Amino acid sequence: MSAVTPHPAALGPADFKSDLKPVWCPGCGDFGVVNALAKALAKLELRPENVGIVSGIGCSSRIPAYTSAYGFHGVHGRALVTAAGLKIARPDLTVIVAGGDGDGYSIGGNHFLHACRRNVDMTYIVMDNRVYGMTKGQASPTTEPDWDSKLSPEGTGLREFLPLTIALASGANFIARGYTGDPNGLADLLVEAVRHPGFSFVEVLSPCITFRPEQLEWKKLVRAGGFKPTSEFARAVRRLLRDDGFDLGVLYRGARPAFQPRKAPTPRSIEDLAARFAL
Ligand SMILES: Cc1ncc(C[n+]2csc(CCOP(=O)(O)OP(=O)(O)O)c2C)c(N)n1
Ligand code: SF4
Repeated sequence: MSAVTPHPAALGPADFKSDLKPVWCPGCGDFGVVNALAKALAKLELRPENVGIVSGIGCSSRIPAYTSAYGFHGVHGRALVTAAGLKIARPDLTVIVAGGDGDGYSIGGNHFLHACRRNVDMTYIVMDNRVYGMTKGQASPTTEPDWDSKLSPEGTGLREFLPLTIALASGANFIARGYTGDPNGLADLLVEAVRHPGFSFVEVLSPCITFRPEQLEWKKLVRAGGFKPTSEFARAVRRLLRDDGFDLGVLYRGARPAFQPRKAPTPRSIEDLAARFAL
């Protein structure tokens, strides 16, 4: 009699959490993101060993350690390229990238543009608190120009970076905005993002309770379902022209085919390999 492979039992959100207790400040928005991510992975009926979560550096970038999936806590601003390499080498894995606005839009800004353009099949979650939390409250690219703080008295005066607009212009194939105070809504967005082929970008409003306690007011400002999903690029552009940063939901679902690495035939000998590099 041939062996029967037992159908693996369905996993719940708790199975996607690790035993580590997050060191985030009590009330940090990032707790909601790890909860939503665990719910999403369970809804997707994945298993921890089939998921790779890559991050940069920052409070938000600690997230892989709080999940039971494979994790890579890498270098500041360089998570996307690591994740792209992982997905290309292991296309069977579901690859998630996570980090903060400083990590992704400042030091990692160039990589963000090219990840959108390259369209490798993975999901990028940015926990945007409009500040550098880990390094104690410097202004980030998404900080409001008039945010008055000890480190930027009277504000930086610099206009904000517009993540969704930049992602759309650069070629991201799925663009959404979520809020950590709505873990169920966020989990649903993450499920859609992971299922959508190509590069999916989910910007998450995630308050930094310590350096930006005023962000607790976001719960009164966000509008669930404020975005109506479209597959029309021009319509998405027009929608962003009247974006105040608090509409939630899927903005754009593109149809670009995901990046496929070209497969070179395996070299038959060392001479064959050398010949390919000959000028
Ligand atoms: C190459 C390099 N430059 C600077 C730093 C210092 N650094 C660590 S985290 C961080 C910013 C984190 O901000 P963000 O990505 O917004 O995450 P948050 O802590 O707010 O979640 C910086 C500048 C570093 N670790 N490496
Ligand atoms: S400093 Fe801000 S971002 Fe970092 S853990 Fe505390 S509340 Fe969260």
